[in-house]
Amino acid sequence: MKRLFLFLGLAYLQPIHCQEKPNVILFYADDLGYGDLSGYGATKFKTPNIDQLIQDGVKFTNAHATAATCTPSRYSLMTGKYPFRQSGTGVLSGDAALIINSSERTFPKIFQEAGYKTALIGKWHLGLGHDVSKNWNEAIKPGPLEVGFDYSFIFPATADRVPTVFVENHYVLNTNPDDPIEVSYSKKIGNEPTGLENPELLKMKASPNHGHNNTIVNGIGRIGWMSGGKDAIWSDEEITLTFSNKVVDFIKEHKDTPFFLNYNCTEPHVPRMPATMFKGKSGLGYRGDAILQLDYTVGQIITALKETGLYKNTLIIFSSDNGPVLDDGYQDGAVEQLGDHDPFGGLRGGKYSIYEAGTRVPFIVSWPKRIKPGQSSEALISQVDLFASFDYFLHNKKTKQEILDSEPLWNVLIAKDKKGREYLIKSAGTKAIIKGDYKYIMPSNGPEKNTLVNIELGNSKFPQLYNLRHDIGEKDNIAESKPNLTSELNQVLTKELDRK
Ligand code: NG6
Ligand code: CA
Repeated sequence: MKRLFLFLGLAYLQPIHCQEKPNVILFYADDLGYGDLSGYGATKFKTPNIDQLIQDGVKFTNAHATAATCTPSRYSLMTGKYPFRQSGTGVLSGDAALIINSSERTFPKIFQEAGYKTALIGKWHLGLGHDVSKNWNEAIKPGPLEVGFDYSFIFPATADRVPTVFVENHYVLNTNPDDPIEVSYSKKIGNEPTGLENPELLKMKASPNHGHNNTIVNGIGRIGWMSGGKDAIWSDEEITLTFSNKVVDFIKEHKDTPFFLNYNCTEPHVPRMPATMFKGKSGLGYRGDAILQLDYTVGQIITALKETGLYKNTLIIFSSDNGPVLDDGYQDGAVEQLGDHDPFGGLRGGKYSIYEAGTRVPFIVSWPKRIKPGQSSEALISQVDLFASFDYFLHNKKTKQEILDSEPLWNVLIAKDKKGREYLIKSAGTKAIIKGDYKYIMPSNGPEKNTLVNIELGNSKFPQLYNLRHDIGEKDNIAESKPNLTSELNQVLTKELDRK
């Protein structure tokens, strides 16, 4: 009898336990600003599908990327470490080698260890292969599969960098041995026209002095040169639909297994070239149109989750890798047609900047089955914390692990705890610390402004201290009037930078 009960008990417990494991989807937008969603205050257009996640979950207002550009922020997500712990984590070229060690425990591996199927779809930008001289016509490794994804469908770096191709698992899609792909970042190769020599062929002009004038693909000048691969190169207008279809396919194929799906959306990064149905839709130029396209795809994916009955037990995180920029190298109307829209959400700086607009980003968590809907949280949290938080949730690892910067903030993520970190570090050239209401920025000799993109970088020879509670726009530097606090924060920051 006892045995029977034990057997029944086990049989009963097992499936419940499986069901308890939520699917996890991380939407990671590219250069989407704190003010770029109607759920975060944008009024000139609406993002109803992303707003739906807020209504169904938690809107964080004090959440941060670790850096103000792509590669370093993504490095932190994957490794649980701040990007300054490793050299070579700045914006990578399109032919760069993988910067994550395959033997390292990574964010997706945490899910694999817990029996999840894992997938990466979208932008990668963490490098591929062992060096720059890889052969794009053969298997390319190591890459996403070697660092924890069971499936990947990506483009290698950014859409403005060659090679402008999709890579599925180890292979570029649609290669042709008679038309091999070659890539170079040092000199022109092949006979394709370039933006420099044939600007009349461009359908979207490059901004002066930015570059983006090497090989022309689909009427757009890119960074870097490539030749061959006629059947492999994409047209920009199809990228998002291709990715979102892959996302929906993956969800449908894995509806009976818990999965972790990382969808690295490409919007609104340059070159902004939305699908035809979105062109002109926002009235704010292609940047606004791209945000509407992003919102639409989130809606498509939510619909797929609902149709498969998975929505309630899927934990969705939506965030962005860094803040907004208007002219990032192409004359696409982002500046001229901006009107009254404020992508920066009232924050100072932008992409590339240590000021808040560079790294304070939208951050939404929803999980209808477990999280009370319609909440907001001021908890201080960094994207680097996803690593330890899920390690805690899936493997019961409760304490901060020595080598990591990631903190287990599971209860903060699901909004049971609204306090968050004691402090966090951000880097964008110089470094800053946020502790409580205060933010301290280390003195630096870097330029005050990136004049190409017209964004203040936050570099100053003098220490800067801001009270973010009263001065979220970082207008009033109070370092001189609060010398003790300034030096205390400098000490905490310096200690963190030196921690091995
Ligand atoms: C910069 C590019 C910019 C963008 C950025 C990467 C120039 C002048 N600018 O170097 O267009 O591609 O790199 O953006 O080349 S990120 O969001 O992927 O970090
Ligand atoms: Ca980015």
